[in-house]
Amino acid sequence: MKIDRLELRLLRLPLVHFFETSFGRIVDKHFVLVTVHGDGVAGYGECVAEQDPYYSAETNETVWHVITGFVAPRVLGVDFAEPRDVFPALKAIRGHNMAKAAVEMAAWDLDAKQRGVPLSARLGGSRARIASGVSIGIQDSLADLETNVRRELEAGYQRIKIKIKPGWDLAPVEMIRARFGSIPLMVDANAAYTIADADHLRALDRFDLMMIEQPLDYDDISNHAALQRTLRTPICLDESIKSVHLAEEAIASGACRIINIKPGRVGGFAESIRLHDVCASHGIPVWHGGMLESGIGRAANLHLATLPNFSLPGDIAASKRYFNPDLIDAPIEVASDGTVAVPTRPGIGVDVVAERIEGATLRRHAIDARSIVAVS
Ligand code: OSB
Ligand code: MG
Repeated sequence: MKIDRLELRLLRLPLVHFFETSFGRIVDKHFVLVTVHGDGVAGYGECVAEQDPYYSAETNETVWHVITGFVAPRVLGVDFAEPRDVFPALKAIRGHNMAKAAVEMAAWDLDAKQRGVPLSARLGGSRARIASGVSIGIQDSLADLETNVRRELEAGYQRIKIKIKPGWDLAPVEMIRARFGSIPLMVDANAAYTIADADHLRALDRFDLMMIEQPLDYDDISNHAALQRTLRTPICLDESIKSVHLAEEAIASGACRIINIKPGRVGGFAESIRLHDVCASHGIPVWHGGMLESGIGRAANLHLATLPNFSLPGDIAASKRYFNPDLIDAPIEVASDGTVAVPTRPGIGVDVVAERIEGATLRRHAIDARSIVAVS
């Protein structure tokens, strides 16, 4: 597999509904879309970096800088035997996993399309459908939250996750348990608490949550371990798991019992597969996270979630919760049993709508293999 040309676009897509986490509210999604071309075929990689360095240190601007200046020169015109060789070729670049992943995932899509097989087959997965959950942002009122939870349960989703932060935690969970009973429910704090809040977090134990996601800071493995020792609710790490190595440390220290895999956070599909396998070998179940992706990134995620240790419902929901229209046709839909079908056509297996991509484009830049001189 050889990439002849790489195109970057910065896109803006309005969200159907604002999305609020402990670090802020967004009303539209700005992201970088990578397209790689080889042998007349195009592969896509949606970058999960955001406008602000709040979920992670990366932003769309750092991604643009790192891909154009450092990633592109290391992949363009290089003959890779396998897409899993892309991530190691980027070893000299420290960090910037989201930038690396966008290009690496585009390479996987290109490779699968060139071979005429669905991406899931190349990644080693086998499921035809994946179990889907929803992530519901912080709302303006408990009444709004109740309306949202009811709508998603009626749509069939297999678990509800709500975003929490100090001041929006016990009351929303209590309301949901009172109104909806023992539904599969979890919370995601996006690192909004510190170990000083341990007593407060233990008050969540009585609600029988499936897990609490990332209660403490992203670089605070040791306090997650201390918290998990006194918490009945399983801790799931998201932000903290920036590499397979960190996952091994987190598991060894007892900092989590569940891990959320987002390929963008760990540098792409090859690293995600390694992370998936390490978790399986330690009996740690995983689920596929989401970053409010358009249908392009959402489809890619579906393929990864076909691997066997993705045993919990993931944050891969229907397109219409996020964008209307989406960048793909047909949009991704959820069935009434809360499952989503994995595309069966080559690569990510969805049709992008070129005019919609064009209409959402704020900036674009293309780099040709012939323009690359040498990289040391
Ligand atoms: O922490 O999982 C998260 C969205 C943006 C940034 C971080 C997160 C999220 C979500 C949304 O929870 C999941 C989705 O795509 O539906
Ligand atoms: Mg999360």
